This record gives sequence, structure tokens and C-alpha cells, in this order.
Amino acid sequence: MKRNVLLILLTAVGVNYLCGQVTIEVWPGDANNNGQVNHIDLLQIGLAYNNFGPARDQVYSGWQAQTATPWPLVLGNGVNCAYADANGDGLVNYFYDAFPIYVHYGLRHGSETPDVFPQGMSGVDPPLFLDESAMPVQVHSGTQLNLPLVLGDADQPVENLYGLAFSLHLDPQFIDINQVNVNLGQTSWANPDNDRIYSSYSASDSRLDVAWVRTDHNEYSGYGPIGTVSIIIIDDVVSIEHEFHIHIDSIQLIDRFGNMTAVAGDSLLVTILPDAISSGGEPGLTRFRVWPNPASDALHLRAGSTIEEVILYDAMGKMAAYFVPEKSQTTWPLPGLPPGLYWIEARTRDRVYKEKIVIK
Ligand SMILES: [Ca+2]
Ligand SMILES: [Ca+2]
Repeated sequence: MKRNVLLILLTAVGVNYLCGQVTIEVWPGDANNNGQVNHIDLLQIGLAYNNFGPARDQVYSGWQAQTATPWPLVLGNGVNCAYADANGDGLVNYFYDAFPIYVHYGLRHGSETPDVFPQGMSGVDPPLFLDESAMPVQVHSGTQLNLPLVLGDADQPVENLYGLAFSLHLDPQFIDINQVNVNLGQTSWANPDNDRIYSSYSASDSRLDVAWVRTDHNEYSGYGPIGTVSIIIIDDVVSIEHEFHIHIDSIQLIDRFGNMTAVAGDSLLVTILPDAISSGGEPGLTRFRVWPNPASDALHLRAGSTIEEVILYDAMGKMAAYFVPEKSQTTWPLPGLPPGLYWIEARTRDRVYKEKIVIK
């Protein structure tokens, strides 16, 4: 009778007790086991990084519960490290455990415990904002904005930074979210030693979820730029002035134990000026297209003019493949590449296009 009560209790908290052995259910990608896969799970991978425990006997790549033995280490936020081991090999690292976050992004299981985003106050808490001073004097259709992403300032510096997640909201009328490049790989006060992983996920056509986290269990304090957000205004002919905002909200900043600090979000106004003289081009004709996405063995490419070279970078910015099409439309038979997230960079005579691609 006592055992039955124990079984019911343990099942209720997501732990099973079978044949004398405690087991848990790992859903690949839901690293913090809150019932939903999203960018916050990348923070959990950073918290659990390089920890190890029992490997799983059977590993499935699909979205289903996988029975696992709990690991000895439970993190400061109360989550067992085994949940971060998406591929079940007994070690938490980037290449095999972060990719399931992409594949299963947004999926849910069981009852969800929503992720927490402490609301920060401007002037009281450290800010997170795009540096408006880097905005070009004039913004037109086709203009590329390279905006430094700044965390903290001299009045409100950040203490004990280990990981950061936030959402970027953009207007799909003016921005193609698949062409937004968030680069958080640069050396900075938060990343003096390139010991970080980061990712951005298109949650919808107007929302990009971004996560950045260290992996060495060391925290940093300070303030200033931590990366760059590159945005291209859609290359359609614009005949009247438009305005739109880029918002940053839903921020979660953690220390190396997973404790949170409130951060104040921000909103940046962008004004698109009318094109002086229409070139007579068809709207959208000059945009770069790449398909299918996800891809497996080949990519089709098309641009408004001759594509001089194409480079594939892996998610950490390392070159993975190179191709010289010298045509405006072509098919690129891909070399064998590990499944994962890549950036494709295509260069024409006067433009550089960048877009996210998943190779499966
Ligand atoms: Ca989760
Ligand atoms: Ca693993």
C-alpha cells in the first residue's frame, strides 16, 4: 500500500518508480522540462554544459517521451541535468543537444509550466537595447541596418551574467524575418574568450526568439555591446514614408545557477523614406530566394542578378561549404553535412544576402 502511494506521488511530479529504479521522461529539446520547447531551453543547456550521467538505452529522434535514469546533478534551478541530454549519449553539449530545440521548437507535452520573464523597469534595471546611433542617416527599401545590441549601461550595469534570452518583434510588412541575422558571437565584456553558444529562432513572421549562454560556468559583470542585429528593409519600391518599431521584450537574464535578474526592454523607431526615383523594377524581383528549407541534399538559389559566390556557415560561424554559381538561378548539390542550423551567405555584384537554413 505504501509503495502504491509512493508510485502515485512520484508519477505526479514526473518521476516514475519501476522495478526498483527511479526513471524520468526526457522530451528531446525540452531541456528545462517545463512542457514546452523554446529558446529558454538553450539557457538550460548552458547551465548543464559538459555535465555527464547515465546514457539512455534507447534513443529516438522523434518527439516522444524517452525513459531515462536521473543524473546525479540537479541544477540550482531544480532541474535534473538529464533533461538537457537530448540525444541521450550521457553528455550535455551543443552539437547534439541543441539541434532538437530547433526541430521541436514550440512543441508541448504534458502540463506546461510557463517560462518566467521578470519585468524590468527603465532607469532602475539594466537595459537591453539596439544602439540607435548606428542607424544610417537615411533608411530606404533595401537598406541594411547593422545595429549593436547593448546590455546594461554605466548607471545600470549587469552583475553575474551567464545567459540571456529575449524576443525581437519586427514588422513583417518591412522585414523578412528569415533575413534577420543576430550575431552574438563577437568578443565582448560578456564573452572575452569565445566561450558561448547562441541561437535565434523564428517563432512567427514577426517574432525572433534569441538565446545566448556561456558554457564554462563562469559569470561576467559589466555593460556595453554584446552583439549585432542585422536587418534588411524589404527591397520593394516604397513610394510614401513608413514608420515601424523594433521591440525587445520577454527577457530572461540568468547567473550560473539559473537565478534571474530583471532587465528593461526597449523599442526602436525606424523611418523608411520613399525611394527618390523608382527604377521601374518589379517589387520583390531583387530579393534572394533559397529553397527548400529544411534541405537535405541540394539547395535551389535565385537572385535578381548573377550570384558570384555562396558560402554556408555552421551555427557557430565556421565555414562549412562554398560554391561559385555565376548564374542568377542555380541548384547547389550539397556535400554531406552534419544535420543542424546553417547560415547561407550569397553574394551578387552589389549585395550580400544572408539567410538561415536547416540541413536535416
Ligand atoms: Ca522548455
Ligand atoms: Ca548529449
